[in-house]
Amino acid sequence: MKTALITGVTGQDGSYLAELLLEKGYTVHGIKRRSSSFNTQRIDHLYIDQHERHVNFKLHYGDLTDSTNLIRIIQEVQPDEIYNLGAMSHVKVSFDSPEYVANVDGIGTLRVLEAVRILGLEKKTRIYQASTSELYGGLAENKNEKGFYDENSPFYPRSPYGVAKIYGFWITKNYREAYDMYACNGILFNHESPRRGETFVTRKITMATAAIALGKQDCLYLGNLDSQRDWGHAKDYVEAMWRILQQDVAEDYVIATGVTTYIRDFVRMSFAEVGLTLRFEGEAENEVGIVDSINEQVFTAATGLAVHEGLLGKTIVKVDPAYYRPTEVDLLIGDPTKSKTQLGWEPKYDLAALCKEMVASDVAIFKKDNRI
Ligand code: NDP
Ligand code: GDR
Repeated sequence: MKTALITGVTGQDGSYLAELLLEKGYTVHGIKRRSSSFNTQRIDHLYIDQHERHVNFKLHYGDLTDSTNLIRIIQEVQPDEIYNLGAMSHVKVSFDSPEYVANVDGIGTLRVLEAVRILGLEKKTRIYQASTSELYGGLAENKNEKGFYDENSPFYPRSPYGVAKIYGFWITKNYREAYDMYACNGILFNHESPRRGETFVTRKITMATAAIALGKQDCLYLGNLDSQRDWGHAKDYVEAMWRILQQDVAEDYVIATGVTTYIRDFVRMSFAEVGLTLRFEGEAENEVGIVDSINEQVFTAATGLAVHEGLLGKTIVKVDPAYYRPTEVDLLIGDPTKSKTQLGWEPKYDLAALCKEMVASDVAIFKKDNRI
């Protein structure tokens, strides 16, 4: 049976990928960062104390900024497949710590590739690099004739995160060409889930939907409501990662749904899950979302509560320019034709199903934890 090593195993994608590979019979090793508080909530259900019985899921302390650590772990694990998912993955935060992002997301990728080469594992170990639709930067003129970004569309990153990831993309491709390594980029468009980090926009919205419906929060403050994203479900996307490493020839693939949605419309979808219809008024930083009508039956079914007083007509969404980015990616939409035809990849979730799952999960979390 195969052995896989996942960097970023404690993240959204790392947790779903670890589940998928364990289901397939892999032995899975993951690299987690030392942290002063627990950072393994997403994978705790997979962990078995190795003193109790043989385990096929093992964690190693490490960091993508530490070459010697990576070399030692890879030497110990001798992986058939490495999934390099570790990254400082927040685009807005990358403007605050650009050098760190370059080190982790850019040079970190080089460190993984070099470790494999130094250890002479080029012919054994296949490498997946978590590349991103942020490479395209959303420039309208760079779309293909069908109006999508595909594997041949030019890159124009718009953030320190995107610039660091473009290094990761090219160094992966270069090592494939220079050393004949099986190293591939998955150019993944946005993908979300109930395990999505709480400061990414979809999760921020579904958490606020739950909190506002349960009377624990007054208002949701967001940045740019006019950007558009091609959102899929992380579970579908980790399946694509695995498929990318199972091909005869190493290539790069776009993974996307081919459908794009305004942030504002995702806000509408999310609140509709708890029976609230929103009306948006005003423009730019003065735009607000007001509760226009309430479906009491849906509200009660979703929350287990009666509608609280004052909700109808209340302003529950406001724009706060603090969330604007110095340079924004306005629109992303990917062309998954190559991954569908060559990988046989087909997403099981659409955005409606994804949104439903996320809101239901956040309502359950808020009710259970009684958290604010
Ligand atoms: P998350 O932010 O949820 O997870 C990132 C992971 O990287 C976490 O495990 C984190 O550890 C780890 N990490 C951060 N810094 C370091 C470091 N210095 N050394 C080692 N590990 C580190 O991201 P996702 O799961 O959403 O994304 C996975 C990958 O895919 C990332 O590389 C991301 O940039 C990329 N990507 C994501 C897309 C998306 O829409 N989700 C789309 C396209 C690409 P900790 O838990 O300790 O913070
Ligand atoms: P993104 O995801 O930048 O596309 O990167 P994010 O959810 O952070 O933003 C999507 C869009 O929503 C707008 N937005 C807000 N975003 C956040 N986080 N918070 C807000 O309050 C808010 N209001 C509006 C943003 O301006 C943006 O246009 C994600 C990450 O997972 C990357 O790691 C990955 O590479 C890309 O997706 C593909």
